Amino acid sequence: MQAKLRDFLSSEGVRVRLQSIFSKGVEVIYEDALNLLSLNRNLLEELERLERLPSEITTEFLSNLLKKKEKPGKEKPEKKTPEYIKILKEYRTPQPFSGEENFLNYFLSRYYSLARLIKKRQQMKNTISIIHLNRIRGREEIAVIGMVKDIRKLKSGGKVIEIEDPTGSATVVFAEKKAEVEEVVLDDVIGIVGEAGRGIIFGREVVFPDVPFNGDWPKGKGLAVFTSDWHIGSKKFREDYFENFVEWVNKNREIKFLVVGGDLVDGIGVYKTQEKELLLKTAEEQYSYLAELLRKFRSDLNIVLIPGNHDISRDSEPQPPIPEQFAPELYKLNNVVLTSNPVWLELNGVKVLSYHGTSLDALIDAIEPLRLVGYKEPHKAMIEYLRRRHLLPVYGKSRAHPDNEDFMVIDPLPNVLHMGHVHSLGYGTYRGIRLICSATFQEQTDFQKKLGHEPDPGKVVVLDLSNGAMTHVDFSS
Ligand code: D5M
Ligand code: FE
Ligand code: ZN
Repeated sequence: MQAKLRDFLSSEGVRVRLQSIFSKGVEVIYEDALNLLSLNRNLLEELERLERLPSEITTEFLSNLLKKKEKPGKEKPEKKTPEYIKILKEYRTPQPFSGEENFLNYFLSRYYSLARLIKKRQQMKNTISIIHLNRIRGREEIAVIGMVKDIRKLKSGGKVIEIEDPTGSATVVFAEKKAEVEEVVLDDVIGIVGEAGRGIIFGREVVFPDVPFNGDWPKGKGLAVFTSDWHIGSKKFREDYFENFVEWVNKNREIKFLVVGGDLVDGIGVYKTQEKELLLKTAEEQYSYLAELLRKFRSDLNIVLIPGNHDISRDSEPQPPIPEQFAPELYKLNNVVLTSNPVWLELNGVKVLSYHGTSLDALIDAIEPLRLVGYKEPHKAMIEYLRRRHLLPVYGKSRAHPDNEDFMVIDPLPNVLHMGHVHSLGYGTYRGIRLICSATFQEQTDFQKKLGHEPDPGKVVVLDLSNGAMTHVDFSS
């Protein structure tokens, strides 16, 4: 449990409120819901006021409550407040790493968080633990939830998937080729519906946690611009495109927010021959120049910065905010918020999950159909994160920090999922959630040329917070 949450729970006032809440038939308040409560004490009071409560308090329940609360009532006229950024969930204090135990806790947290989401699916109402498969005599229809430990191809085109839950492991056979089975990757937590018998499961269906369809759009206002991968300090940074961009933002007063999704600077020592590519050769110089560029924007623009794999946060994800010691100039800017990667934000009422997207490479590589489109149409790859409700799907190929709680689970659901990293532009919608992959202000590097990646330098995505409409603008001419 995080120290912040422990402090929250040990406060006398909070304990009294929680007792009163439990006395209304509540059986469980999930830890992520507690986190939300600790960030928003008004919610706790609101819960206490309500006469009827569900047996389980989830983050979804609380977000709905928040939504209702924020609808302006008759007695409360809409406040003429300036634009606001609320940080709903950010990663600040990394847990110390103390050995094997961390990995065990991390995987259990990942398993239970995703299993809870999978159990909400219609087909998965009656799941059993893997250990209970032993009891089955003959053949029986079953549903289990497991983490994928191994995938093997069969000559028939089918696949054998080994899954594991906290009670044991099981072999699932899909005798024939099936599209949904092709999409399963290592370390996925999935539901399996099938027939159990003779020590194996004959799989019929794979169930991802996924997201429910949501056609509602919150009452937002103003425009938000999404960008990333500026790579300041690189010789390939296109300052001329950037100047065009600044001029345009300063003229368009409807633009209230600028979200920059990581790789703010090119960094140092990120790859072997990087030094040759650098104009500014220390992190301090790079961040100081970034601050100078940010000062060119009008001061009423609200700017959010998260780190990426080129920034000077730690390598593994989640990444805490860029530390002040390397970027003192950034911390002096009143209109700039430095936060974690990933981060859950609210911009004038619209919930945004911003994640740099470092794991896009591993995901695009792991899912065969994505290899063709992943870099050209990155928003299509982003759908796969939402289906899995996880930002680091292939654990073995990522640099995940094994916290006791898995911060990379996509919960609560945002209205907007924003990523970058692949330097190409893409945007679309999945079940009501806006997907934005912002491009870059860096020209194609030699490395990308070798890989055949065509970046989109100078392009940004604009989102209308009042209705969710998206468009892009090109500053490269
Ligand atoms: O990533 C910029 C681009 O380089 C992006 O298109 C992904 C690609 N890239 C970076 N690292 C890798 C690995 N390890 N495999 C494949 N492709 C990669 P940036 O983070 O800006 O360097
Ligand atoms: Fe980048
Ligand atoms: Zn990157």
